[in-house]
Amino acid sequence: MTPLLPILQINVIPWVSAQPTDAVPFDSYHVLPVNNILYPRLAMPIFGVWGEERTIYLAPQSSDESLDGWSVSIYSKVSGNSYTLEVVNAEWVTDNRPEMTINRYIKLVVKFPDNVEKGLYNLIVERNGVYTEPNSIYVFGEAYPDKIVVGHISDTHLGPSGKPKYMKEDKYFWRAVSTLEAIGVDLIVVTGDFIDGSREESFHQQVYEWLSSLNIPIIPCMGNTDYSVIEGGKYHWEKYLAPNSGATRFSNILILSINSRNGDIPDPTVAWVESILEANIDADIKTYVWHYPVFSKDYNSEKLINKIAEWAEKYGLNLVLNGHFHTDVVKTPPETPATVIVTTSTATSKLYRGYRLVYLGSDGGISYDDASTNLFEKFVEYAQINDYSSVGQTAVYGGADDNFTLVVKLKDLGKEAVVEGGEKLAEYVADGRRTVLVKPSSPSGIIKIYQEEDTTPPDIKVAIGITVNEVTLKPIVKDYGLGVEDVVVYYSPDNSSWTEFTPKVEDEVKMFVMPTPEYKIFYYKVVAVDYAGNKAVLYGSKETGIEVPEEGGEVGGELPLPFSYIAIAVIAAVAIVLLVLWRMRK
Ligand SMILES: [Ca+2]
Repeated sequence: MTPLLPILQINVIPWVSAQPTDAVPFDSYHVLPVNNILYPRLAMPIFGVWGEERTIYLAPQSSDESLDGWSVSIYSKVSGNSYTLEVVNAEWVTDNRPEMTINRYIKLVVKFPDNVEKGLYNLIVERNGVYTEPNSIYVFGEAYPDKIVVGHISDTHLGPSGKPKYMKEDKYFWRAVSTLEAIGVDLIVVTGDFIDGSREESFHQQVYEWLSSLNIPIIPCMGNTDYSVIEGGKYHWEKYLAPNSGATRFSNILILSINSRNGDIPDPTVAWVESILEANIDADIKTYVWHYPVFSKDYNSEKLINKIAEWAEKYGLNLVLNGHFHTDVVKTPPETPATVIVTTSTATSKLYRGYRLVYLGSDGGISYDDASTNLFEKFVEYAQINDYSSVGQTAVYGGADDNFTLVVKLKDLGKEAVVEGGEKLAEYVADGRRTVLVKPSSPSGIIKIYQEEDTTPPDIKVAIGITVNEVTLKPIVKDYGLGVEDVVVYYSPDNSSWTEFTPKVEDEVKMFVMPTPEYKIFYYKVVAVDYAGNKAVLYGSKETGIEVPEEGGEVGGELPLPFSYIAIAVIAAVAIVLLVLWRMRK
């Protein structure tokens, strides 16, 4: 049996005991998180340096309801390195806060060893069971830098692929995070409307996988579209990503990420926020991450606006990061109680799709880029999702400076990566993953990274929808190797004379929608080319339901009823039957 050490800790440097001790760093949970770890989380990580102690919270399975025998380690998916964290203390916590459905859990105080390489780690807590929370620990190394660089993005509106809107929004989220990885920020903050109201658990699971592949810690807050999922009775955010509201403390910085609901904050959350502010009163920079711009009475309750002023006055809250407006706004004291930074969206924007860098100084200074950077000016975008699922990759980039370093994440084939168009700075291999750091050789261009020659043409699938008015064609093109460079679609009335389908292009995303031509059968041909020049062609056809007169003849019969009329007729018939049955019950 491991003897328990006394709880009393005496620390001479203020930030050594930076983790809130009296206040748990999360608001009430309504469901058990997917890995049983309540804190830290994938989207509410812990930050630290060598020798610091941090507290983790775990609701173990019944076979692990013990304070003895716990071991804690961290694992880097880039280097494959693991480090053991000393367990300094273990105790049970009883938590009867309103709405809290997990009333008893274990609190483990752990200490970072003195040899951890700088980077983002998975947390692994083991006893009989193994509990792993991905990307939830960030170690700066021996000491904190003079400035923590925050990449502030907002209103990403992620959604399931398939809908053209989400093809765009997901693409620009990836462009933003890939760019922030290349810039090398310390942390990404997303000020709400992270997920566009999807109540599908599978989509939150998808986002969990995406975030697990990032190389930078991320803290999103819940905006109205995220909260709408809770209004629909689903707590997927808590299950897969983070507590609805949480806090993290490191160096002289406190970050609170708060569920913005519909602009109001309930009393139990106010009490929890105040307990965190009180416990971290010594932090120079106290940051409130919230979706709605806190100076706007149109979107926030009077209570929330008053609380911001009170917290600034009483606890020194001095930085607020907001979104929702899809444009840039900055307001500073005395106009607002704290510095308020609203950053443009990565989704469809009133300004442009962009990101903003905010700098948090070890001297307590807060500075920021005056305007967001346009995602069409300084950016990198990969031809395939950069999450260790592809064996090769093509990067299209612009605005690169000397510090711009691509973090390319390949599925390992056991072969050293070849880089065309850039300089390979480093290469790491760990458990099936190959991470390649690449410095571009010019300010803008294309870089190809591969382990073997790409000789495989793209794979094409097509989803096609035809109404009497419109043809919608969705090519789903995947590539093994360097990724898809271009897709061209043609159509034909006879499968031999082809006309190019002119796509509607919005923010570089092609949508193939056109008025339905008067063809009995709509023939189509999709041509896809990958970045190695391999070409694939797919032919297909679909009946339009339109009767076309034979040459010299007449239209045979009337046009069939459009589907929507048939659907309305069926719904009406069912409604009449239900109404009759309902009347008969009386
Ligand atoms: Ca290929």
